[in-house]
Amino acid sequence: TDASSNGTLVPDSESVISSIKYHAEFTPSFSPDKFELPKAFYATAESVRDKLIVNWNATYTYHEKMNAKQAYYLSMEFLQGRALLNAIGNLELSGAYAEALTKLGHDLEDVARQEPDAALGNGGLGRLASCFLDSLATLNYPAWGYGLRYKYGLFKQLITKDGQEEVAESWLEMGNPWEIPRNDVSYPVKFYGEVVTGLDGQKEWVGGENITAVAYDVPIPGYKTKTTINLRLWSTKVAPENFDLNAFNSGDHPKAYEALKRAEKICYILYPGDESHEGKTLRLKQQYTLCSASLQDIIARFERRSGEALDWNEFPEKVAVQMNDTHPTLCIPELLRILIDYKGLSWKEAWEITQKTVAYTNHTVLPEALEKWSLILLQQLLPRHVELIEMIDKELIDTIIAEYGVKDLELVKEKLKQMRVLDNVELPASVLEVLVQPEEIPLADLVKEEIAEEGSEEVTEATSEDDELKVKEPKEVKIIPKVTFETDPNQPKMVRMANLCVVGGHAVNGVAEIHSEIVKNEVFNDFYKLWPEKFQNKTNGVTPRRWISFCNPELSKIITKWTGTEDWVLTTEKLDELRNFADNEDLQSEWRKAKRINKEKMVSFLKEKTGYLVSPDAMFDVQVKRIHEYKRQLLNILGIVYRYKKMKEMSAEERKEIFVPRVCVFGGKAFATYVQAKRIVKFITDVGATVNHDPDIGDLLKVVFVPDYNVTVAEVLIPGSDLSQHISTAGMEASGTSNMKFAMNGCIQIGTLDGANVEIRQEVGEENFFLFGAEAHEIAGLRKERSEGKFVSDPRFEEVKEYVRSGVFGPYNYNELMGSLEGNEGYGRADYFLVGKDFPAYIECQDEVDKAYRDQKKWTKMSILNTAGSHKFSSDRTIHQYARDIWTIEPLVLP
Ligand code: DL6
Repeated sequence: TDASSNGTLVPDSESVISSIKYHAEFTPSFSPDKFELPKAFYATAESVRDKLIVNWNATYTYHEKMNAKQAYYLSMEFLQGRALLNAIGNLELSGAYAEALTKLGHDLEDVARQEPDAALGNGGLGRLASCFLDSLATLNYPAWGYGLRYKYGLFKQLITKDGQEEVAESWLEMGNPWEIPRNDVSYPVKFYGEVVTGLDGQKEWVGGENITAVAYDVPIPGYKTKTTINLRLWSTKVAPENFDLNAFNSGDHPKAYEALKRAEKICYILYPGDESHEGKTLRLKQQYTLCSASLQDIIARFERRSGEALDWNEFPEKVAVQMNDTHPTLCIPELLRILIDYKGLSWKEAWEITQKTVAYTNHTVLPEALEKWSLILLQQLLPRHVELIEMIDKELIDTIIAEYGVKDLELVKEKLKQMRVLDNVELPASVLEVLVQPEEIPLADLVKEEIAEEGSEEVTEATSEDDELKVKEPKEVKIIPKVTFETDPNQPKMVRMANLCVVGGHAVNGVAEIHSEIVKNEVFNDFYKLWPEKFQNKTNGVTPRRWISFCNPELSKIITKWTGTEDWVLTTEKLDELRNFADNEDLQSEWRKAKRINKEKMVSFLKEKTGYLVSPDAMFDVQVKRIHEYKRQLLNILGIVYRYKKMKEMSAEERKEIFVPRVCVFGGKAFATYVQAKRIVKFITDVGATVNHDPDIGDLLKVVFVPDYNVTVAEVLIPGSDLSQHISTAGMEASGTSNMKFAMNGCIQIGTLDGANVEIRQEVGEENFFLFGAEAHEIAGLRKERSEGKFVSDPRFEEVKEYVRSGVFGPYNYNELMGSLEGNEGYGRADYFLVGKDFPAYIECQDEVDKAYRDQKKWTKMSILNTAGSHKFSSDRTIHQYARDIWTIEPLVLP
């Protein structure tokens, strides 16, 4: 044994061997006599878990004793990826484990490859949550993550001749060695039922369906620290009293199982399709399970830690709850419910505590992604919560009226329409009374108005006898209020979760500077005007442990050598020192060698996954992310098609002279019901099938779609890339986080001024970033121009669409796809994402990329400067900012 940097004793390979052997012998799932894969993985993981548990217990005990304020990150998604190399890397045990496994006849990397990729998330939002956990532990913050333990994570993507196919991803099949089932930690969660009011006015939510949420704890180790925090994932099972034993005994097994299945179904699958009523109900049940179980747990901990000194006003001094997007919004009414109905607090007290405790991160400006729930569905499922949401809505209405007065009723009406939590729901009667009162008009004037309206001669004063008669005996006059607050009976009544988050939380943040500006000035502008102090920016970040140190050991060695220390893994500012050597030939040559090794790894990987053999001499040009129209994979592939067409029009010599050989790699999943995104996948694979087999083209151009993009795939592709594409329509990508990972790994970006690209470009230097495209402030005008038929398409764009339609890429009908890029209004979406507008600038920018790549010295310098300038994008920086500005928590270093 030896001493690690955090002072704990580090086991040598012999003690690691005995621990692995112990688990190999006592792991019941495998045959006892052989030590083969995948058994070697499970035994190794369990031996690592032992070490994690020691630190995890120590951390828990210390936090319990210190009773400091703790942050809780509630997220429906955690995209953890594989844990083994990360855990031993953070524990500084990689050497000992590699040696031990070699002695046991295995290679650490082969063993690590046995681990399923834990994909309890869709993309950036979930991966961000996982990076945050790593930083929280590393920086010794008292903090936990809360999520759901889905049986099936994000689907496995198969690429067939028809495009994408989805298969359930059963990551728990062989058991999860990292989790600790906590049968001692469970809470009841209720759905449906009704609210009854007791004689004392106390509300009680009774009846309904009861399930049990059980905790599964996943220890999250920090890097070079003993601190090991907890990710608590909830699984659901039937509450024992709901299992129908009588039905079972009388032979009605389906009936007996009903409740059981209903309960277990909640945690079956990440993001069930929510087009159907069933799907919506399930998704809402998931969200509520997360919120209810987590809050009961947080409150129980608060009560236990407070002991005799329990004071509910202290709650926000001890607890910070961060809602990762609107998915955990139900935290707000749930905390209110527990405080009011169970702890006996008044509405006012509970509301104040809730607002001080909860904060909200917005991750999207896409209107279709801002969650709204049907009020009726919510009322059925969570009747007590709806009462509380109505009270919040009423509070907000009062605030708006207090702020804007009742003089300018049109203004108030507009504000209420935009800001209310309840949408298309009548105003409470008491509010209507205040708002719709007409001005007092003397009766005589009213009669005169009537006469004037009837078209008789204009009467200004009641002088004639006739008129006096009318004044004395007025016809019935209908008093019409100045403003009406109609609701539309044909539209559903909805609850706007984002508005609820803004009202219920004390802080609202966007995830990159430009995004936070859009949040303030567009998405929540009315709220921003009301409460400017709530709004903040917290530019995202990624953990440099997983995303440089562990996934790119080749580059890491070089960084350590040239910065003179390993400290950059914790203090990424040190990366900046690489700037001093960006022109140094030795560094440049080492840098290129490292890239070459990573590219060779990528070549074997691509061969294994797609069958295509590509040349590592080519430029590796990569776009990996969810497939979405706003991310514009279509712009990329049409640029490739244009390049291919030009190549075909040239002689072999010409094309070699003009074009740099490229391997264009795509990866990403399309949401299962997103038809247009799936067409894009199909199109990319069809282009690949044609181009890759074209003997005229050879290694000059290859197009590869990597199936089943996930964290593990990213760990291979990012270090091996030369160029990465972040080309969303400006203003639409909240931040992006893979852009940060690529920059850290010395990949140069081609991108628009969107999300975190803007800050990356600032940090790495304008000359080290290929910028093109319309800017966010121009987008609305450009869309308007299109709808008015004023947009003039570039002939090169027309040419490329025509080429696609000519059938070069096979018999599939691309009319729908190309059609979406055309027209003004009505047909498709009239190029809503402005692919046609940005196309000329994009292909010209790609020519610049070719030119720069030909000059390898220049390119390497750009690459070094990207890594050097990426230091801001460590999630350690982001977490420090959340801790300071939103959660007000302090690091707590274990003694
Ligand atoms: O903040 C993490 C990540 C951003 O980097 C991406 O730009 C953004 O698209 C993503 N947002 C979502 C929103 N999902 N919903 N709802 O995933 O968040």
